[in-house]
Amino acid sequence: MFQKVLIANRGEIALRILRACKELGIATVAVHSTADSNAMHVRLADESVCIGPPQARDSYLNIPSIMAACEITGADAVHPGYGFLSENARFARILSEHKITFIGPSSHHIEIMGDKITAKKTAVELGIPVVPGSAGEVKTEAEAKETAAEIGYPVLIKATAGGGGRGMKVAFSEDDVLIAWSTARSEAKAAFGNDSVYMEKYLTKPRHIEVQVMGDGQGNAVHLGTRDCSLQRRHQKVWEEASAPTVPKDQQMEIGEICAAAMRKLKYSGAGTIEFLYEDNHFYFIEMNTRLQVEHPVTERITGVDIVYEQIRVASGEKLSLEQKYINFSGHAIEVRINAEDPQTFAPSPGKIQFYHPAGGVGIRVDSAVYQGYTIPPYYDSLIGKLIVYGRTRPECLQRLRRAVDEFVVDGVKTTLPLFQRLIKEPDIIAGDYDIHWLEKYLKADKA
Ligand code: MV4
Repeated sequence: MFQKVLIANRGEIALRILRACKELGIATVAVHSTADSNAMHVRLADESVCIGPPQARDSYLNIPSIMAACEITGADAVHPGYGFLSENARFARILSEHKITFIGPSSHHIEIMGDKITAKKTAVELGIPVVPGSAGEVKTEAEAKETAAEIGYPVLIKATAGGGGRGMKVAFSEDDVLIAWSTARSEAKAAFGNDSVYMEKYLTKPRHIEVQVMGDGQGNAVHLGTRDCSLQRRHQKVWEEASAPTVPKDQQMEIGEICAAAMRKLKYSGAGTIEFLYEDNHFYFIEMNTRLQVEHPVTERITGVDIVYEQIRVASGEKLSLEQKYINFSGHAIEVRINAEDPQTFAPSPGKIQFYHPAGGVGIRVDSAVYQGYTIPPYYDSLIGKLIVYGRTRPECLQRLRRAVDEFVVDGVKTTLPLFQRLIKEPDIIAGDYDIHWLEKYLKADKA
């Protein structure tokens, strides 16, 4: 096992990782920017190192600074959390060249999944169902027209180096396919320095359902069920559930087993999330994320698995302590993201938290790194905390969520809590009947 883990992140996820390290008896190193000197992760870690000025590119994304912090403290492993350097294959490679363990998959697996065409090809080879689309890159105007005609309109053009929704263009007919294709290419070039694009059938009303997987790099892998993350705005998830409501249990286990089998074949190591669109009762692979995700606690709650603890164990060379047949799925969990944002416009609302009272009681977990008197800096994402609620059934979970949202107080900054107060009353939400467009339509109708 590791002696000392450096946590290359901040906020609630840095705390989440610190806690797992404590339970494993591992010493911790926090790194922080000058804007985060008073942050909770710095206070709770055994040691801390300032790695640069506030801007993330100069601190949390600054590989030489983080390598120096490893050297100074003698850390033998780095946990990257989510965001920042968590899916940076070069960072994973540099660490391994310095005999420091990256707590995550191999740089090879990060690279494969980072290139969306290679990811999709890999998925096909592994027997995972994918969205119908081009075999690879769509390189010419002629190819764009032919491929779209084969797939059938509407089609979606995506950046090979993209992901997370950036640089996508829809074409509804042959009249717009060339414009969509060339716009997608130039936007991809500008955003990623790579103009490669591919094409897919555009699914018009899917749900976003993902499968959590874990492997040990030795051919053992399990799935931890599904999460529905359809409630999102501008590709920012606001509400996540495990298991995905309305998907039959046997179909959930079937797609889960397909994913687990795929990860066994890949000899995947660590935590991963396989993203699907779900429409008309079918799962279609779109991407794989090779990191711990924000919404992992809902999966932890319904399975009893400590995903971060398991990540650290397998990174240190131990076998997965989990076996599929002993993983039970029970009850329902919902996470809502409490952001320091205007609940109507979603404009960031950094500032000082004057009063803070998190919800508690039966079925409640709050993952947060704020405290009363803490000033939320303007430089990073606006997540104040995650409210994770459990119930034996989805209705029980919703009832507790309603109660917990009422109880939660954050004064001094605007938060998304009032949005959740409204959402919990919506018949579609109560019924679990929503797709990836539901929230944006709801917010738009609100303005009109
Ligand atoms: C799609 C799609 C419809 N059809 N692919 C957006 C983020 C990226 N991960 C993939 N995305 C989408 N891919 C096909 N073939 C619709 C989206 C999409 C979306 C997906 C998941 C969650 C929210 C979304 C919001 C808009 C579009």
